[in-house]
Amino acid sequence: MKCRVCREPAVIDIRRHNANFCVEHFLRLCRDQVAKAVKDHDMLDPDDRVLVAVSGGKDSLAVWDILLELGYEADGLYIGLGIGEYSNTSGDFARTFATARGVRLVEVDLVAEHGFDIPTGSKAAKRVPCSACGLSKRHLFDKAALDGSYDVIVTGHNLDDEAAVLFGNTLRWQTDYLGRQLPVLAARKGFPKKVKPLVRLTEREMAAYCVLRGIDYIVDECPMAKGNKHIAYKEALNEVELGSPGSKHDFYHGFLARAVEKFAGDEGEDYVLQPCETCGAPTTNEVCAFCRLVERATGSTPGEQGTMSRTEGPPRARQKASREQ
Ligand code: Q46
Ligand code: ZN
Ligand code: ZN
Repeated sequence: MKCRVCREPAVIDIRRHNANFCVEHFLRLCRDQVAKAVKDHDMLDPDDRVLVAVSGGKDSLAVWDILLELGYEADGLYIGLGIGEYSNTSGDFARTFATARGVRLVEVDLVAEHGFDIPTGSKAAKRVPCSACGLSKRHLFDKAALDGSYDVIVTGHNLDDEAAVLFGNTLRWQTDYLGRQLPVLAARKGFPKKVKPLVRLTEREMAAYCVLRGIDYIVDECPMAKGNKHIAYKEALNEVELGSPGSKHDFYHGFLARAVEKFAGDEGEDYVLQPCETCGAPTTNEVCAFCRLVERATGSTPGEQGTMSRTEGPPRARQKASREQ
């Protein structure tokens, strides 16, 4: 097995490129694929202040590393979700990476700052863990980016993630989600710009990237992920990819090139956002979904944990389906 570029011994085969690569040329390929995604989709300007949402897993640490290698000014953001040993370990990997490179890691701790963790909070709020977790992360990413005056939030979603989400949205023809499934979400009032520079790279490539760059990351899946439909979608797409390399890339990038704009009117841009009366974040309701979650998870309004417990009452009437990004 020889490297396609230099003919030296290769360390990885990438079937969708029908090629093998040595360490040096594989790492270069990863950087080139990120640079191409950034350029094609107008993700970042060279002087942007970038905040990378870091979970301690391979994808987010790899994208942070690649952006630093490409010369971006990129800080990390780690959110402690309070998911037992998983959170403790993943936080340590994020901190170790930041310390080794002398870069800044912003940390937000859900328990210390908002009075609940994902396992107990989601139960109290009667939401599945990934739903409570996803909405908390989105809210806290937005807040951290705006508080820190960052230009853009980067997430580590890779090609497998995006193809699996696309598969799920297509299976149910969720045309509003399809209209919004872009690798770049532009900034809007109260929402920072969000980008996904790993959309041309797979999970397997990101694991290999971390190993070859000596980046330690949490290998275990989040214990709350069980039953998450995306795992089954990924497995289904992996089966297809096995027999037909490049299918995932064609599915997702073909969608971006030829289909997403057909759903552009379906993403519901006609809703009106107003400031959350508790925290000021933009929302379609009086109180944003995160503040409602905090209230249900802790029995108190945000900022009051442990002091003025509110009497439990029926949830506030929702004016419209929640539309926070
Ligand atoms: S951390 Fe949170 Fe994920 Fe765990 S609870 Fe679900 S969403 S699986 S990326
Ligand atoms: Zn080579
Ligand atoms: Zn709020």
